[in-house]
Amino acid sequence: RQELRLAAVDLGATSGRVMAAVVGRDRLELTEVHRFPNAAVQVGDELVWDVVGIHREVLAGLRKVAATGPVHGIGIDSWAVDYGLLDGDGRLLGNAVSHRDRRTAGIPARVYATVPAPEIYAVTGLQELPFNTVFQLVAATGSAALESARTLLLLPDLLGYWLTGEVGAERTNASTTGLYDASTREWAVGLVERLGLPSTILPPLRSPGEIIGRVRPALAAELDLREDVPVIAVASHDTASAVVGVPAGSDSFAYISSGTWSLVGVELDKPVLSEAARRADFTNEGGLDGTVRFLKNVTGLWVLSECVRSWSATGEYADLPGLLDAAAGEPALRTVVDIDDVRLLAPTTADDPMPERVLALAEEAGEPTPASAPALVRCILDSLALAYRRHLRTALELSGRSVDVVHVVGGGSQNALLCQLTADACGLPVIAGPSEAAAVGNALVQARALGADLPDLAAMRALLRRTSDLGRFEPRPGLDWPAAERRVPLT
Ligand code: ADP
Ligand code: LRH
Repeated sequence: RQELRLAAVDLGATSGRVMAAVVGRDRLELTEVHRFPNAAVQVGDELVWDVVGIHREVLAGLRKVAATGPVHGIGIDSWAVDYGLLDGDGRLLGNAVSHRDRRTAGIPARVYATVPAPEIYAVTGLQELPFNTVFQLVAATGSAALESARTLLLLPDLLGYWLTGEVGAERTNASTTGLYDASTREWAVGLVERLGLPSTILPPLRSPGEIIGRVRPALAAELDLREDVPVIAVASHDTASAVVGVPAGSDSFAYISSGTWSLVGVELDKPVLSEAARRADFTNEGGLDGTVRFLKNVTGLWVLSECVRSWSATGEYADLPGLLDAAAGEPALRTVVDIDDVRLLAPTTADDPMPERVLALAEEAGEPTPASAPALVRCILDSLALAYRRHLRTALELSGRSVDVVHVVGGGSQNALLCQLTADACGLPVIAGPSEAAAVGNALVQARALGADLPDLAAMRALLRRTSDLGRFEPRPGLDWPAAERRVPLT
C-alpha cells in the first residue's frame, strides 16, 4: 500500500486522545479526531479509573477515525502499571484502582521483608515506586477480587481485549509491573511466587508489532469499520511509544517524556542492574525492539496541573498559558523544593489542596515562601528543571553514556519556559516536540507491522525528523544551578 491510515489511541492520566494517522514513504501526519479529559475518581475508600467510560471514549474516537476513510490498523497505549482483573467468564472484577490510591503506602517495606530489595532489583531492574503493579497486588492480597481473578490485564491490554476478545500482555508495559524479568523479557514467575502472588493470572506476553486480533465483527459494524481491521500491539506503555517518537538523529541523546509524569533517561541496548543503579533508584523499562529505557520517573507536570485544578475550583486562576507567562517574569531559582516528595502524589482536594502542599515543602526546606500563584508556578518549574539536571547526570554516570542533546517530548514540550529552564539546568540544547510523541510512536509501530519500510528505530526517527516542526532551546549561562541543587533536601 502507498499509504496506511491508522487509529492511534493514546491514553494519558489527564487526557485521552484518538488520532487519525497517515503514514507513507515521506508522510507522517497525525490529526486529533477525539480528546477527552481523564481523571481518577474517588469511590468510597478507593481511587479508581472509569475504565468503562474510557472504553466508551475509545469507541467514540474510533468511530470518528472511521468517518475520515478506511482504517488499516488500531493501536492503544496508556499510562503504565494499572490493571483490571477478569473472572473465569472474562468479565471485569470491579474497578481498576489508580496507582495514586493510598493502598500501597508502606507496602514496599513489607515486600522486602519477604524478598530483599537487591534480589528484586537484580531481576526486575525497577525504580521503587510504591505503585508498581507488584506492590498494588500485594496490597490487594486477600481481597475478593484478587482471590477470584483468573486473568490480569494491564489497561491497554484490557481495552484491546474488549475490542478483539484476545488476552495477552504487551512487553513494554509488562516491564513496568515489577513482575517481569528485565533480562529474559519473560514474566518473573519465580519472584512472583516467592511473593505469594498468583502467577497463573499473568497472560501470555506479546511484543510490539504483533497482531492482537481483529475487531469483533459486531463492534466493527457498529463503528463503521471494515470487519477485519487488526488491533496491533504497539509499545503499549505510553512512555515506550513516546521514546519511539523521539526525533533523535544519532545515539547520543537523552529524552524527557514530559506529561503528567516526567520520564528522564537514555535508550540502551541492555539493562543496568548494578548496585549503583539500584541505590540511585533508576528503572530499566522495556522499549521497542528489545531496547531498554533506562530512566528516572519524576513527578512531572502533575503538580502544576493539580495546582491549576485547585485554583480553578476556587475561581482564582484557570488559564495555564497566562500563568506560564507570568511565571516567566518571576525571579529564577528563588524557591526550590524536592518535586519528587511523596506528599505530592495524591490528587488535590478541598481539605488538602496541592498549592498548600508545595508551600509546606518550601517552608520545611527554609526556602522563601512563593507569595503569588505565578511565583508558585515558577517554583514548580525551577524545581522540575533541577530534578531533570540531577537525574540526567545520574543516568549518564550509571550507563557510561554521553549525550549532546536532550529531546523533550509530550505535552510539556509546549511549555517554552520549562524547555528553556531544562536547557539551562542540564547545560545542553533542548529539542522540543513532538507534543504527541506517544501517538506518533504508536502509529509508527503499527505502520511497520503492516509492512511500511521502517525497519528499525533509526528509520522511524528519520521519517519523523523529515516531517516535524521542532523547537530548539540553547542553554543560557548565568544561573547557579549547582548552588540551587544543594538547597533541595532530598527525600
Ligand atoms: P498525559 O499524556 O500524561 O495526560 P500530556 O503529554 O498530555 O500528559 O501533557 C499534559 C501536560 O502538558 C499538561 O499538564 C500541561 O502542563 C502541558 N501542556 C499541555 N498543553 C500545553 C500548552 N499549550 N502550553 C504549555 N503546557 C502545555
Ligand atoms: C506516564 C507513565 C509513567 C509511569 C506512570 C504510571 O504516563 O506511564 O511512565 O510511571 O505513567
